[in-house]
Amino acid sequence: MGSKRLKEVDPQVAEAIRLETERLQVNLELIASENFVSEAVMEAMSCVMTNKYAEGYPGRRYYGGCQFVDIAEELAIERAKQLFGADVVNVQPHSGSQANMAVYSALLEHGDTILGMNLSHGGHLTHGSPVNFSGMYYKMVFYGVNKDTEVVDMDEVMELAKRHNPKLIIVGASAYPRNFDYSAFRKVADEVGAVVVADIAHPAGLISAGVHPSPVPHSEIVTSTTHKTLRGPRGGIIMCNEDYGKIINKMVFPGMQGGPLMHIIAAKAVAFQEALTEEFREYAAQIVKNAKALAASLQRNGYRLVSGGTDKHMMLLDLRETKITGKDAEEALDEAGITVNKNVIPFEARSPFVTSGIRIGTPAVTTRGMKEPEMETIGDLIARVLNDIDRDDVKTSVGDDVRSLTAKFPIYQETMRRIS
Ligand code: DSN
Repeated sequence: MGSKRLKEVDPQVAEAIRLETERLQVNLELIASENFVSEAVMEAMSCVMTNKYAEGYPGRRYYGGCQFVDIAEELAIERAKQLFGADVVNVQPHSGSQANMAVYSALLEHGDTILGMNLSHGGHLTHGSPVNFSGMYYKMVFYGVNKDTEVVDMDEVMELAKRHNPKLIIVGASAYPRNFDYSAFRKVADEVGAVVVADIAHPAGLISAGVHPSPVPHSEIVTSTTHKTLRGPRGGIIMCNEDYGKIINKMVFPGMQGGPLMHIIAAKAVAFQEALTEEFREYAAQIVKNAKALAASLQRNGYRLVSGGTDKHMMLLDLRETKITGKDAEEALDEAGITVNKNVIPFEARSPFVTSGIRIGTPAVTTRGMKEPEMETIGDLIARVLNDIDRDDVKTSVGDDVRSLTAKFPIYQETMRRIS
């Protein structure tokens, strides 16, 4: 077996990794679904548990030699239960999409009706996009935001539920800057006999820290990713009450997946341990304070935010009044070292490849220690680029300011030393 370092075995991949590490250091990462995991989480992700087949669950595996990976999985489960107050936790889904697929498959027959959030109002691909399994296999009905308030209209949700009798209501979004009223969704579901599945992929870290309302008391099932505000490795998780534990576990394995990724499960355990600390609770609260400060800065600069602001870690900038497209804004900001993604806004007129909005989030910049004063500066930097989107000198000058700012908040220094 070779014991050579990566840069000796594969200098091209090693260099790509070094460049990516440098990009994270010098750029401002404002993609709402991204974050920076700790060195400890990365250590677990790259550990020998990647070698292990462990089909089954702790204590009930189809392979020998699972006694140590069992420890990691049991720790991940127990910590997730503690974090979210859930009865049953499955930490094996490889991703949020697989988590949702397992839940739908466990609860529904093909052709059954799901009520989910309209994609163009912030919903997720797995909440019914026609090009996704959810839209292909199930009959989707969508709720959305009110045109005036740009907030989910619970009267509309109730009316749709009564009209279409969904078996499952999915509550969650990828680009909705406001909190969901989980208890109101519970009432709607009870009225029509539906199951509530909350997809908390985006706010999971905020929920675990108590700075965002929890859907756990109001939902039969909760799905999430582990790598967004929760700041763990890329992956999924499902939580549910005792009534659903058996069918969910059975659908994840053997229903949907084979061998679990034990190194990732070990890293999930580490991330959950970090999320149980007071330091993480302060971090999560700071994410929201930062989002509010950044929103205020953008508004002071004359930009409009969908729904007028944010309750959580992200906001949607509505560019319709500026004539700039989301695509142009994403590209121009990228040239200045500011990373965001173009995003459709409610009642969008442009295609998803062009869009009239950009989505901006604060989890990653908060991880590197930035606070409200830096958010005010970032709002100004974004506005400088967008106000003069065709001027290369402005992008260059903003790029210099971005590098000066990020240099004061170093990340991954240990990783950089190791791989350079
Ligand atoms: N693609 C993710 C996001 O950016 O929100 C959701 O899965």
